[in-house]
Amino acid sequence: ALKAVDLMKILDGQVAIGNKSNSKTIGEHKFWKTQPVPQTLSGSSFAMMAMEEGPIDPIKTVEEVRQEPLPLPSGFEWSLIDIKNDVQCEEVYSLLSENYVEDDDAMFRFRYSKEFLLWSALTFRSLTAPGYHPDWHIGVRVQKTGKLVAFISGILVDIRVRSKTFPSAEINFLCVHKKLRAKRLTPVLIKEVTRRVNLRGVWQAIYTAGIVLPTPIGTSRYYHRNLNPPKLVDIGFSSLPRSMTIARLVKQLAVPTAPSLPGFREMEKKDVPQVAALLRRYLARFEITQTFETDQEVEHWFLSGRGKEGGEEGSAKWRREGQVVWAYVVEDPTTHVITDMISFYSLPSSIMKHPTHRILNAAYLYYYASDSIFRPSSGGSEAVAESSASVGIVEERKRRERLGARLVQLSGDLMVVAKNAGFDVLNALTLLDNNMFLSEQKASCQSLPFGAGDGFLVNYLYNWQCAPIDGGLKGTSMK
Ligand code: MYA
Repeated sequence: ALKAVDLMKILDGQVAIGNKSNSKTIGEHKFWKTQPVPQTLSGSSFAMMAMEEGPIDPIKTVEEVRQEPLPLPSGFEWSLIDIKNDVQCEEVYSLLSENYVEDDDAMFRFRYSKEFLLWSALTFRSLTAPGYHPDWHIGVRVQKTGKLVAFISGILVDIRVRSKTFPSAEINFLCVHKKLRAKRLTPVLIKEVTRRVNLRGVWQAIYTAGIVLPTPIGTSRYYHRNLNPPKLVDIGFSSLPRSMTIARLVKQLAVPTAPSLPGFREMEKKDVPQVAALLRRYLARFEITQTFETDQEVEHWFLSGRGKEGGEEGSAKWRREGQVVWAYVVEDPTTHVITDMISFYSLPSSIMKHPTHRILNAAYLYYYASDSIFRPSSGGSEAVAESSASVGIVEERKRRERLGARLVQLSGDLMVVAKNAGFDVLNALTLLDNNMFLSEQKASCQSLPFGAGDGFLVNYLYNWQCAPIDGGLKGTSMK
């Protein structure tokens, strides 16, 4: 993630996120100034660092929560959405396809697939099977016509912030139809989802946005690995550097045809326990993360939603129809131990201003883990140490160097997979250990040039006082 100091600049309005600079003072956020979020947006942001972390609101009981839905403006009604119902899923898909997040220049708009919505609708309660809370999938319809015009959703995840782990709603897919914007419907949607989350005894939430609100806990920048230069240049996603031809760019950005790491293969069901253990151990190194308490969660997030088999595997355009997640492992050829895992998810965007190209096929780097950070650098038995405090500075530096080199290989192989599956671009945020292989400086000495984009993603916690996170934020993973 960006360094804390960069976050402070964003908070204080010195750095703009896209073309939306942080122009509102806290008092001008009519809604957000009433909410249990850290309220130090400007000037005294450093004060947040000294505060004790924990809930902001006094502890409540479910009985104290308002029982009736919030009132809506006349002519509108609440409608719980069963995302497993094909017709209702289609309605959400259409609303989002036409009204969800766009870039600042209105050239691209996220086009989450129905399979993605279904995959990301599941909720997990620690140590029990995956569940589903339809009451956290909230729509607003026009009373007369039944047309779906707004949506907000939550799923239950366990979040660890530094040493404290708590159940939390991950809020996503907030959307108001373009014709109903600036009518203060958003505060009603947020209060209604809060009420329904509270009714299930959950008091915290985690969410991301492309804008600055009170008050960020972290900010990440988007990076992009161009896998299809002619198309990306044609649609205006990337520009052709001066004194560069398309042919040269294609050559420069060529990706090998097959992965290079011995034992690199698609993750299978039998890998779940090993992958889960590796992922938990790897994520324990970061200040905030989803905890993946159960193996079922790991199976769901990395193996479900693979879609139907289609096309010829290995062919240039091979891709399973409707596949959402792509997860790979490295199995040590001699010991058969899973030493690494890496994954991405598919999130296409509509191309809004091009005569022929309609869809940008984007892959987003998702979770990964590698045991290279845990193995001692030379001789000796495996240290039990998980943190730099207990392994010594020199040893820690050596391990980080090895991890960096490994991540270059792993992300390189993932690029091959994404390219072979017909994706146009592999996107990644400055999260986890991504800075080890994303930054342009590092890219210049390898053949994997990711370029910094102009998009940022800002991370928030609701009802949790929290000092800014410096590095490794990976809470909401589905944007
Ligand atoms: S982020 C994705 C958000 N969606 C989009 O960007 C899609 C395209 N845009 C739209 O659909 C609309 O422009 C939206 C705003 C719906 C975004 N998060 O109704 P309004 C505040 C939070 O007149 P509109 C995602 O899905 C704004 O500052 N607040 O505005 C995560 C102002 O308040 P204040 C936002 O433009 C969502 C008020 O709304 C956002 O018509 C997490 C104006 O309302 C935003 N992205 O519609 C939600 N944008 O005056 C929070 C604007 O105070 C969850 N606003 O500045 C909190 C936890 C809840 C659960 C708690 C459980 C314990």
